[in-house]
Amino acid sequence: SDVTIRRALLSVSDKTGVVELASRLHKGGVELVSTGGTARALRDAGLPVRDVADVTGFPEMMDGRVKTLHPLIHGGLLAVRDDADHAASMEAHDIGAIDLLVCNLYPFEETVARGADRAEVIENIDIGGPAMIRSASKNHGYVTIVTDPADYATLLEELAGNDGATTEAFRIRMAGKAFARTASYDAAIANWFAWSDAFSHPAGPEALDASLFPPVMPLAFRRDAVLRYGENPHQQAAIYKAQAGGAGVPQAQQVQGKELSYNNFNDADAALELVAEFAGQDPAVVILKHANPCGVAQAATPLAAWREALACDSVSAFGGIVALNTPLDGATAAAIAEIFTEVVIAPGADEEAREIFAAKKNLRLLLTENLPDPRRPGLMLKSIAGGLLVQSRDNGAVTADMLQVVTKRAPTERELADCLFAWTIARHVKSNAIVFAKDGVTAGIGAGQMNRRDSARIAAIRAREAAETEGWAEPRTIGSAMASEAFLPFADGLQAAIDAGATAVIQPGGAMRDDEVIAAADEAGLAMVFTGMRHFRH
Ligand code: 93A
Repeated sequence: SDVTIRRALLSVSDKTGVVELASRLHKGGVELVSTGGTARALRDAGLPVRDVADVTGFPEMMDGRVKTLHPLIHGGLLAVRDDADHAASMEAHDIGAIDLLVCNLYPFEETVARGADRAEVIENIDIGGPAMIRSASKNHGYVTIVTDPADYATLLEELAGNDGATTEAFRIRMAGKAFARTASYDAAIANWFAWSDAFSHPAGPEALDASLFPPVMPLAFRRDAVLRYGENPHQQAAIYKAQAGGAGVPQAQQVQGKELSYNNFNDADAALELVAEFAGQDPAVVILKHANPCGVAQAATPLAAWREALACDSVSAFGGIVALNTPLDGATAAAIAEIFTEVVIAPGADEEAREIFAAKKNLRLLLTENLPDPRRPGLMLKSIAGGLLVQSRDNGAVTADMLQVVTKRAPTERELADCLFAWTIARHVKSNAIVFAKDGVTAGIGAGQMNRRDSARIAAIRAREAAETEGWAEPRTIGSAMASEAFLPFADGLQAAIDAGATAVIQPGGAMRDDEVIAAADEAGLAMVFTGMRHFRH
């Protein structure tokens, strides 16, 4: 049933809109009670306000750690108004009912995000606020709770439409939101403890690996939007955003185009993660479909990189996701706009590029402030029936000095560069992954097959078809480097490289039959290097 608001307790760290809200409440005849800083803000605006300390008869103490933790406050929030026993207790102890609680919490997440020291982070763990929020929310039969300044206007509308009262439906909705807030707040705290514990461990990185995983998995993500549907139209979906920082697709600014779908988020993420490998290097373009790249190129200009990436597999590029490591210019935008593209994501776009895309109403343009750091730590989560598989991100990196030449012939400088380029891409291709590359351009990509030889064959077929489409004299696999994201178990995988005309191979090595594979490479005059690290991706 409806509950008239007679007395409100306001205690907010984020003071946005609180004066405006309080003055409207005051005009509606609501008595205002408040904690130190909030009371000051209201008083400065000329509003009459009673201090919590006056209500409790206790001063706010211990640096504010104890201010609202008092039976006169929690009694006023928790009492069941029409329970005779509760009413008697209110009477006996002079507990005044609190009908409305407006509360938001010490900025814990923001304090962590700006890199504050441990003592300051700890001081920003709010105790009294969540306690009050939980009291008010539990007692939503009688008490209204508002935790988000964005809801002040909704509250005022609710009061205006109900003669200064709130409906039960409104109180239930706000209580649910409030519990979601305290839950995510505690999750952020638990996450911080898990991480700070890991990093402060005296035994260093090895210990860190073990303590990465908290006994209970807290998720510090906030729902950003409910999506139209999931991977398929009969599935429901939503996007959650990391609460503290992050530089990914959820943080990117959508400049134009249709709403991002579930698959768009997934693919744009894969494209961005791949192009981020080339941060600070020559312009690179990734074209991606169904979470696998279908063309990647690095060139002197973004336009040239786009053309090369497209030529690799122009059939698959239709309806693709495009990611760039440099801001988008007009010429590149015009070329991209020539084919149907779902999403373009880049660290910026100039006026001309924006104008060109503006004519393509459906094309989603996302601008990122920063590219995500491919080597950042973090956790990867995958749900399985009845559980959750959790692992640290695949942030391992192979550098040129880690490579071991295993063939008689060492790769030339050019072959080595092609090997590393192909290797960088292969880790972003679903296993089994085979990538042929030459001169900073993918020549053919084979993804997601159940055996490596088939992935290699598919990559070679793509390369041959590209040659036909583009009118090249021969496929670009001739004289290319081939990367395999995990070891080649048999010589047949290597034979596929030879058949396609590759002259260099990069792979982790470590197979039972490495000797056979190396012998086959030597016989064909190929150069092969082992990375010692594999990059399964499923
Ligand atoms: O330090 S607390 O955990 N102890 C409390 O008793 C308490 N009561 C309210 N933090 C407490 N609060 C928080 O103070 C509220 O959640 C709010 O964020 C903040 C408002 O303080 P002020 O009005 O002094 O700015």
